Amino acid sequence: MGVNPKEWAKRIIEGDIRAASRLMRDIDDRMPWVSEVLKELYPHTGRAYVIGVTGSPGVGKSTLVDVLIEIFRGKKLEIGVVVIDPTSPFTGGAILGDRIRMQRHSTDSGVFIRSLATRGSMGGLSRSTSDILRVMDAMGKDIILLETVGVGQDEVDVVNIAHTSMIVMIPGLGDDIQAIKAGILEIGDIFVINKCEREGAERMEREIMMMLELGARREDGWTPKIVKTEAIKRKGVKELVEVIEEHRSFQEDPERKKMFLQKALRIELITHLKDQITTRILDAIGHEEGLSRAVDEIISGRIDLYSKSEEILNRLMC
Ligand SMILES: Nc1nc2c(ncn2[C@@H]2O[C@H](COP(=O)(O)OP(=O)(O)OP(=O)(O)O)[C@@H](O)[C@H]2O)c(=O)[nH]1
Ligand SMILES: [Mg+2]
Repeated sequence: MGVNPKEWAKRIIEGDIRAASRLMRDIDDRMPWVSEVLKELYPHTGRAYVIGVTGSPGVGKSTLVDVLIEIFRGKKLEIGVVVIDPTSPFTGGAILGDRIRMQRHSTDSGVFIRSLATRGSMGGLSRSTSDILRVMDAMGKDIILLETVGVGQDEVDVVNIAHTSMIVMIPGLGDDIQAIKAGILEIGDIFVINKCEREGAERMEREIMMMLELGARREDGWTPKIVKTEAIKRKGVKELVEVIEEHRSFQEDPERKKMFLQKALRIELITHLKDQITTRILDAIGHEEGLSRAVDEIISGRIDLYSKSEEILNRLMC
């Protein structure tokens, strides 16, 4: 595409929504021109505060995000929202399905909402996500809310991008407690019990509290907080914002800030390298066709998997 990366970056920094949308779409498609613009944007980033909102499907993440947008807009903050959607395609400007909950904000120029599909078999979700967050950062968004479903590996990576990570749960879903056992204790800065009007909210709160007490002390010294909300009635969300702000002040300590950045950049750099290497390998062997040929060779017994993988890598290194 015949764009001047400097010009394009300038438009984005000035808040041009169309320029940003176009770049974001091409980030998802891994178009080559994208990295040139990202390089230009990089010096203009590092200011936005990213809040991760993670939880099982239907727990009320989008409803919470919608109310959070309202409260943050009341504080005159510019907001970005990234919804990582396991099903729908990258929607550009459109807000589909459950994002309808945030639709009332779509006419507000201070709110920029994008949904990012987890399509693509070679992973890379985390990379697209951090690139897209960076574009919103360069646009001048003060707060970026990042909604992701579940607590799979991709989401754990996403949690490393967020300055504050909220895990949203609801009473009555036994598997959420299992998920806590499976390791989200370490990654949640704030545990939100949404739909708290339901039976079992207090018990759930006690259970989480107990697990937090039993668990190892967090490396960074933060004591995770539990907040009960009823997002649909806006209940508890103001208190949630206060806790988010408390965690933010905690994170703003220069030493902690440095630690966070080191960890986040380390993960991002490795992800980026892996992604580039994968792309190069796939280019070198001829993508799907080449992959099928290599697999056929292994199946036919002409070569074993290990030698084939070495052979491909060696070819790449030459
Ligand atoms: N009873 C009750 N329902 C709620 C509450 N918060 C959200 N809901 C409802 O729960 C349903 C799911 O809400 P969403 O906000 O779409 O949940 P989500 O976690 O974003 O869902 P996915 O994005 O599909 O994973 C909707 O029907 C909401 O109206 C609440 O506090 N109480
Ligand atoms: Mg949602």
